[in-house]
Amino acid sequence: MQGASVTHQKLRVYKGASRAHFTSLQEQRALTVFNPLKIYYTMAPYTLTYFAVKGRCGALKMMLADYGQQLKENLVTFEQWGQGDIKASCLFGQLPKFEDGDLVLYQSNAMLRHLGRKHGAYGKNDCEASRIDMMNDSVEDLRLKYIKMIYQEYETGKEAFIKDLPNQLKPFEAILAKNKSGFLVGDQISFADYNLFDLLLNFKVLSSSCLDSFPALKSLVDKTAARPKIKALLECDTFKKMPINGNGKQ
Ligand code: GTS
Repeated sequence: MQGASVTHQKLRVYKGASRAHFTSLQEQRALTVFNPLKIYYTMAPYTLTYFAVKGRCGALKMMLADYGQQLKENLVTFEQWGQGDIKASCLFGQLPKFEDGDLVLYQSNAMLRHLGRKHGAYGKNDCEASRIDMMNDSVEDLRLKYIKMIYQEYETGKEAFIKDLPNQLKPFEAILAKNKSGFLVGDQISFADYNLFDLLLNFKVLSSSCLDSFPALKSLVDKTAARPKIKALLECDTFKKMPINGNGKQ
């Protein structure tokens, strides 16, 4: 396993026997001002263990970059994976694995939800949160179709996938076009937008003109890619060189 590690500051607040973790600057400021409890600072990075592919972790990396959070990455080679020990140690026998202090998560969408909840990308109320869940589930449905094509039927199914892509994109276009903010839900970016953005980047690699008749989708891609910290991530060599998929197809 290789590792490139940078840490971010984590704030811990202890109140009697109960303990809570706060990491966003907003939360830190609020607590510093309003909370007279004893405060301890420790270094505890977010850690991602995954293969050296963008795969299911592009959106997560973009969210963390956008929120100015650091990520320690443990890259697992396919050879190491083949030995079986790492697989056996994973809750559901698969990567990615994400660690936030003591919290260990598997399932990429659970990770997005966790980060959305922590960093203000999960809507302003319960109804928005539920609608964001619905959007993200639909992004996942489309991602699964993409993954199936890439891993199981690239040679025979790629052209058909591209041909059908407008039908798949149409509902997302309508949703974005209807919402004045240009995001899927409400007036601010949510984890579902980052997830859709990441998938659309893959589609543009598959078929560079696929968004030509989808102005709202194109606008989401352009404005998300232009967010300064996301732009920096997209332009960084390590990220750029990382293959999209584990079998080299894209
Ligand atoms: N639902 C899981 C998630 O969203 O995290 C799927 C995870 C998954 O399919 N992991 C693949 C894996 O571990 C790698 S990748 O498809 O995400 O690149 N494959 C190895 C194995 O032995 O299953």
